[in-house]
Amino acid sequence: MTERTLVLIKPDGVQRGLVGAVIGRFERRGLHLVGLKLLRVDRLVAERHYAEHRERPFFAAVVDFITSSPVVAMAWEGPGAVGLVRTMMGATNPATAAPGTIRGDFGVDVGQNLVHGSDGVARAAEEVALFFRPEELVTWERAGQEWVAPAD
Ligand code: D4T
Repeated sequence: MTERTLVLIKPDGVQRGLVGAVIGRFERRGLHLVGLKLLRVDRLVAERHYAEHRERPFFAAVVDFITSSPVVAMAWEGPGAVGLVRTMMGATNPATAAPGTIRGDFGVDVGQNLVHGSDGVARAAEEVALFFRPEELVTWERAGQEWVAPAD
């Protein structure tokens, strides 16, 4: 089933010049890009994005971090895209993330774990709506997609 998910390249990934490397992994995997922008995350948006962590001791730190410098926000589609992206990102803490994953290849610290991916289909819809206006999402056919997966 085709799913849509939100991916953020966090401030550390942008500052370290890893935007192309991260996008390239999703492209090569065969996912379909339908939204892309560089932005500075507004504090209110950050607090909504991390609302589930409001009571956790790291809440202020993650809000400070995500608002500290620009991020790249993307919407990707594909069969099982939500879980597939999270598998490609690796464990939350890069110190224990498997090699071959984004966090396992590029990071060492949980506070600077490079990427975010939605953790469920319903949550993904909320997160895409938080970061993109409907007209910013583009419907298009990628050439050769039939060689990646059959259409739904
Ligand atoms: P995100 O939401 O960034 O994709 O990460 P995860 O889904 O993999 O992990 P999460 O929601 O549990 O954590 C959100 C964010 O908080 C940072 N964090 C997390 C932290 O700084 N210290 C911690 O102990 C934990 C658990 C990292 C990601």
